[in-house]
Amino acid sequence: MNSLFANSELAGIAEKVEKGERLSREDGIRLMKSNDLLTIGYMADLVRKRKNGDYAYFIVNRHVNHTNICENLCKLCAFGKKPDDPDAYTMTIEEIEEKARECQGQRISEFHIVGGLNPNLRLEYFEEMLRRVKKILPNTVIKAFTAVEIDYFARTENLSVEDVLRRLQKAGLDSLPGGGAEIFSPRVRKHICEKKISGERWLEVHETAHRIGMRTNATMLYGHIETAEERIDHLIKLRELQDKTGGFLAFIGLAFHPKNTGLEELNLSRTTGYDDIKVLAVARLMLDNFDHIKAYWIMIGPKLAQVSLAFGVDDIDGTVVEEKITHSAGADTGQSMTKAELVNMIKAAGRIPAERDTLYTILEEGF
Ligand code: V47
Repeated sequence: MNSLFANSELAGIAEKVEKGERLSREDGIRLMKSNDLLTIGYMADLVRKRKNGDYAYFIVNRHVNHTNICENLCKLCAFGKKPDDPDAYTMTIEEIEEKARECQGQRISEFHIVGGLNPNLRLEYFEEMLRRVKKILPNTVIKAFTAVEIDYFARTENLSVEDVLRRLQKAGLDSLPGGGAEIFSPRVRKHICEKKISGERWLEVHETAHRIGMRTNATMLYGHIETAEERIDHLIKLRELQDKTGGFLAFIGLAFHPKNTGLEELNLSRTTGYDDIKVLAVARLMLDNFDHIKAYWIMIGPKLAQVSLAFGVDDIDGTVVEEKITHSAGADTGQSMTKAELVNMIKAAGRIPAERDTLYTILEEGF
């Protein structure tokens, strides 16, 4: 590796990265505990460039959160509400259709739908929702329902995960988003999302989706009570499933926002820029079998998302339009970005802006 790093505590890791060797759990922990952000970034950028050249991706998408009523009410989440809460809501299919219709004038690639675990909604509601959105936006990918929701549908309908996914697929579901993974460690889950499905179950749902031909995303929620070891174990579990199925498209780091959550009493501060960048760069290095690492600008802000393009990231997500989950928890970012703003950010980072679809096919480049 570059002689600049000969005396770095990370020299051994740098040598492996240069040779394209897989990093071990111990390497990952060393990286996650290191503050040598420039060396980590240099290595992550090398891997990023090998995989994606000079392209940096974005997508024209729209998020919709159809209900905030949730049976789990995880401590980490400020979005979920009890049914009798004055702020509880459930959208009608017609209201969701209206959101889809608003996108008809644009070339929108992805419609992203996620919500709470609402006991009043049956599988037929979701099938109808998918059919109607698909009718309005026939050329748009529908990426909807986290593994947590899919498991909930299976349990409430007494069906297998595969049967639920096949029914939803038939109605128009193309892909699953990466939410709900949080941190797989049972110790952490017990504190931050006690009622949520286990990490194993989350992985099982994604494995099933991959088996029936759906591509999905993976996330990690960091910046609460997790340790460096727990972060790396989470990434390794994702890497193992990717070795098996190859079905993950991208990894997204999700920065924890504590405001209005059940974890507020811990007086956690918001994640720091240093940690946000480190998580993305270390993910780039550990997830050697993932093609894409995405910075979600909603959570870390557009400026840091742009800087992360020099630290292993090749995708800054999209236009979004409306975002409720992070904004309920105190996010101070906007909720939407224009295509021109995304292109500008990428160009100013010296990379080629590439508008992509869900499968990372380039629809337009350069600009
Ligand atoms: O599932 C919940 C997390 C996720 C908080 O797949 C919180 O392309 C921070 O998964 N602070 C939703 N995070 C977001 C998500 C996502 C976003 C963008 C793209 C994709 C994709 C997926 O946000 C939830 C949960 O893991 N979350 N509460 C909070 N207080």
